[in-house]
Parts: sequence; C-alpha cells; structure tokens
Amino acid sequence: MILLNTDKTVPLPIVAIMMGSTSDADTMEPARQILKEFDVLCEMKVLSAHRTPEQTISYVKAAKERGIKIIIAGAGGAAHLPGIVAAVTTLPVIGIPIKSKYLNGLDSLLSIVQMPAGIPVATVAIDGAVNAALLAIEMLALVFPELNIKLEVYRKKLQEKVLKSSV
Ligand code: RP5
Repeated sequence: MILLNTDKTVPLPIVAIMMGSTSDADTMEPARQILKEFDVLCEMKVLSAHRTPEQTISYVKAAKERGIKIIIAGAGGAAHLPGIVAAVTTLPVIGIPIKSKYLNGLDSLLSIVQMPAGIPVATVAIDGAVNAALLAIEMLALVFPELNIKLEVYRKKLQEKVLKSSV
C-alpha cells in the first residue's frame, strides 16, 4: 500500500476521486479499480461545482493538508468541477469529461479542456477513468519508485494481450 504518512498503521488516501453527481459513479469506478490494483489508497467524493460550491471548495482547500497528492475530478455537461477544483488548489488535477445525455460528452470535454493559462487541468478522454488513474500513478511513481515496477508489469500485460490477439 502506498502511504505518505510516517505512521504506516494509519492508512491515508493520497488520491481523491471527485465527481459531480452519483450518476457519474459507474463511469468513475474504473479509476478506483486501477488505483486499487496498484495499491494506491484513494477516497471518493461526490461534490458539485454548481450544486454544492462552498462544500466543494472547502473539501479541496483541505485536501493537501490531509495528505492528498492528486485529485481526479469527473463531471458531465457544463462540467465545471475539475476547473473549480484546480482554481483553489495547486495539487495536480486530472479531469474526466463524462459522456453526457444530449451531446455525448463533447460539452463535458470542452468545458474541462479549455482552461485559462495558469490554472491547468490534465484532461483525459471522454469517460477516460482508466487513463486518469494511470496518469495519477505515473505522477506518484516519481516519488514512489515501487509504482514504476507495477507500471512496467501493467504495460507488459497490455503488450501480451495485443500480441496474443493477433491471428
Ligand atoms: C454534472 O451534471 C454531473 O457531473 C453529471 O455528469 C451531470 C448530471 O448530473 P445529474 O443530473 O445526474 O445529477 O454536474
């Protein structure tokens, strides 16, 4: 288990997975699965940029002090959650545009990707929860070298799967 606290008996999450609504949960779940596969402790939080702006800001402002290193934020439609999260923290923020009902996620993508200079959000593909988690792990691997080995194994498995599927 990747932990940042020195007292390793008390596991603290180092990645926060945020989403704008419970309706995003199924799309965000693969991020949690990948982090679990790599033994990276995370917490999940439903908070909305529009419906709970104050609670969103309070949660994000407290995150760094609580030991969170990276925030993954998914939202759909007028997807302002990753942007507002990035606005109030200097932790790296990875944005996931959620496929939306009416515009298939193009609205979410454009809402998240076009951040103004100075406030970055690393935007992954529409419904790209797997890559969001892997990108977070790659960042964490800079300080937790054991994750590099796991990333190599993961890549190797991907490679083998492709090669096996050739006829
Ligand atoms: C966004 O609005 C959420 O991230 C969700 O993707 C979308 C729809 O939310 P619900 O109406 O299902 O709660 O804020």
